[in-house]
Amino acid sequence: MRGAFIVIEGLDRSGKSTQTNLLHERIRASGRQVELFKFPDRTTTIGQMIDAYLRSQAELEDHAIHLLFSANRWELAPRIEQSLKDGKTVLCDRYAFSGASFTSSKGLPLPWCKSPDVGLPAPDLVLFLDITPEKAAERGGYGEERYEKREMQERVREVFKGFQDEGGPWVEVDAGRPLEEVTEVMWGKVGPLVKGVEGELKRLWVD
Ligand code: 2DT
Ligand code: MG
Repeated sequence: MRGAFIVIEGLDRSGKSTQTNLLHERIRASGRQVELFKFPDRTTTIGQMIDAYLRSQAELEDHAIHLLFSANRWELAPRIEQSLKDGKTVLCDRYAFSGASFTSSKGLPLPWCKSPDVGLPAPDLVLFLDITPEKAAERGGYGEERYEKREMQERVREVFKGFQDEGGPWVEVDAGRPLEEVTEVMWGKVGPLVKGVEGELKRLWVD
């Protein structure tokens, strides 16, 4: 048995980070071991470049920033794999699906956007927290960072929804519902996995 690799994806204002933290607490409270990762991880050298870009303190060419987001995942992939090997559940707040969705929404071809992430650890479950731009606006709207604009979010949402048809472990969750209801739906999917899973870790987007 190894730990399960669970990715939480979603739109801005979907409650993704809140829900991920609640899951983290809940798994810990159940006495199981769990590690939390978040992408971009802004603490590394690469992450600091990404952070400056997102806060519009630095300009980077679209392909170049995309490759940095991917490099940020690759630099942490060995730690993810080790945690899984140690039997820990890994929760990951955003992953390569965000990478491909955001960059392709800027007009770069989706296959190119996916290519640098081919071979990364593949999740056993992706929970996609979906919210309409209307609901997001009700929650106080978007923030100040690059990409936090309605037109961009609408395009990103469409690309995200395309991943559902890939036949992977993709579960869409209506994140417009009350927080406690969303938590329960998510726990229904995550709970059965925290004991660990059988079988080798798969690789992302390899046929
Ligand atoms: P947070 O608001 O969750 O910190 O995300 N993004 C994220 C990309 O464009 N490519 C990626 O590979 C990842 C992981 C989504 C900051 C923003 O960065 C975007 C929102
Ligand atoms: Mg954000």
